[in-house]
Amino acid sequence: MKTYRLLTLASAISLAIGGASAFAGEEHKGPDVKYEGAPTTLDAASAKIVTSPGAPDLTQAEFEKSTKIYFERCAGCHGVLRKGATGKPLTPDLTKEKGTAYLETFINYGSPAGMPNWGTSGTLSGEEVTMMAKFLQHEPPTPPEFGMAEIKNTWKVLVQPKDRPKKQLNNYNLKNIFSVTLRDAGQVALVDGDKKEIITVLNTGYAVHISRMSNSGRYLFVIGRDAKIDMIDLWMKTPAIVAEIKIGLEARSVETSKYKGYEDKIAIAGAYWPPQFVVMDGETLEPKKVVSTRGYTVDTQEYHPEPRVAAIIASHQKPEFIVNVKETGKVLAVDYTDINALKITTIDAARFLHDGGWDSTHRYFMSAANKSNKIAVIDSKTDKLVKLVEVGAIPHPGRGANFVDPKFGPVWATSHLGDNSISLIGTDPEKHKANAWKVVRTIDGQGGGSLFIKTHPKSTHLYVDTPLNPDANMSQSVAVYDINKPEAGFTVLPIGEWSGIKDGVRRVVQPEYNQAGDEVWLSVWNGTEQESALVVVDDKTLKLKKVIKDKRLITPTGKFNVYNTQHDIY
Ligand code: DHE
Repeated sequence: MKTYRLLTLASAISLAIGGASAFAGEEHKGPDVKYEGAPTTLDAASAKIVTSPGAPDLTQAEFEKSTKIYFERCAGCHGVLRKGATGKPLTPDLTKEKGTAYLETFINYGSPAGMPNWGTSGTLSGEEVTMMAKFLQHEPPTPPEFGMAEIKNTWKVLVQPKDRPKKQLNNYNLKNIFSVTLRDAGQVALVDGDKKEIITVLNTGYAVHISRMSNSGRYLFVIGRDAKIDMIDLWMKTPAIVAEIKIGLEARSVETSKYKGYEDKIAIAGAYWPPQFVVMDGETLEPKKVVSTRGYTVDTQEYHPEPRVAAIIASHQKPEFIVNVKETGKVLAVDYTDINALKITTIDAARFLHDGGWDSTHRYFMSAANKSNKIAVIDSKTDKLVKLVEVGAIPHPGRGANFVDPKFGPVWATSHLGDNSISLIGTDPEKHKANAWKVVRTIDGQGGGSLFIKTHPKSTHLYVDTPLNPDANMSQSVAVYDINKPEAGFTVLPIGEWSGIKDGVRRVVQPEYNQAGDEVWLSVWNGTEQESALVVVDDKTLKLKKVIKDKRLITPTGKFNVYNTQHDIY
């Protein structure tokens, strides 16, 4: 079998763990991969600055500039409070001992462990490198908290539930609408999946991240990196935003209740800063409860001041939300039956939890602990950890892919950022007990730098993207496997080329099926000023079906088919 080049990009690693700027680390790789990232929305000017005795002098202006650079470039890996995540801890007790010259060298040249070469790449000037080396020897500036009063101040119900349509007022096939993230525009495009035309483009949060559907399929929730949630009513003549709120200063995840009897009733969103989640009314987004995730790490049991909330998923087994807490490595099962007496079961998993999805039965949550190279299997019926399964380097499944392996039975699969492997984990403890919660098969992918993997119950294919692979042939294409012959290798679809776009890095990202499961949509993600596109593949023939181009499609990344997202089909 051919050996494929492995991904060693620092940037990819920084992205996996939650960089402030997803592509910040790539800026030192040369103009061909230079991307405008998504800097944090944390405001350096409002951070509380404390100068530390014994640390090298900095002026107030230098302090403010360093804080800004730190939030934008470094916080994603080292944490806002510098307690460390993928990057090493950088608290003054450690940095003062190392001294300015040592820190300068690191910032300048980077390290093989993944630290980008901020100086020699030209991203930071010589003076900035020295300034940062001094800054790191002071106490970390703390961004402000964002409690109920601040959250409530941002809450707006634009259309009250009583004034909303009583039935669907448009003729769109709602089940086949795609909500497309227009990342750098801070918008989502709602695309008619049948006609393959944009219905409307809505302004949402900054560097908008994901979309999730209410259980009924009526309300669409979108969250920006600035922690702003927009709730869109698909029943309106032209779907529009009916409520909005900011649940913190920086965030990535939103979800709504799906358990029987609670459909569409409750919403939840998780913040990176402050580290907290907020439970809201599912119809109006009225904030009901803020819960901090600060606490002790699962392994060494040391206090962590900044455990960010990563993926959240609504349980189908109980009236619960399942919440990944990244830095402490704990999964919280939050019972929402009584919001004034929240019952939270804390399930020990592993650091650093990021994304994940259900197995095909919607009972087991497969959660990627990416820096530990493990998938934590959580039983949502018993609220217990079933197993920590060792996989490849930095698993990054999105929500993963469920299918039936011809030899091993039902499996859930993840691809990886850090190597070219695809791990298939057995998920059927009833009929395939011997294979359950084990990697039953590892198949070779095109390369590392994968972010998302996808299949559909009606398809016989498995799609694996590689948008962060340094090789353009890989980052601009998608690998497709026949799930009935997983070891037969893959077919490469040159999606970037098919888009007809000539310029730009044309990163091909996040395969997403239509409702019928016979088309796969991929984003061709270019720079803000460049043309981007959505490419639709006929899943039976693996031939190009349609290229959707529109000047409003600025930096399309995630795409969320209403029906598949609503029913957790992947
Ligand atoms: Fe994501 C999901 C965090 C960068 C596209 N991303 C998620 C989730 C988290 C997360 C916690 C799971 C949400 C859930 O299921 O509730 N993402 C982060 C980061 O911290 C990180 C690494 C850096 C950052 O600055 O935000 C990051 N993500 C990116 C990107 O650069 C991507 C590729 C393009 C973009 O739009 O910003 C990107 N992330 C996505 C997508 C999903 C996602 C498309 C949803 C996948 C799905 O199928 O559910």
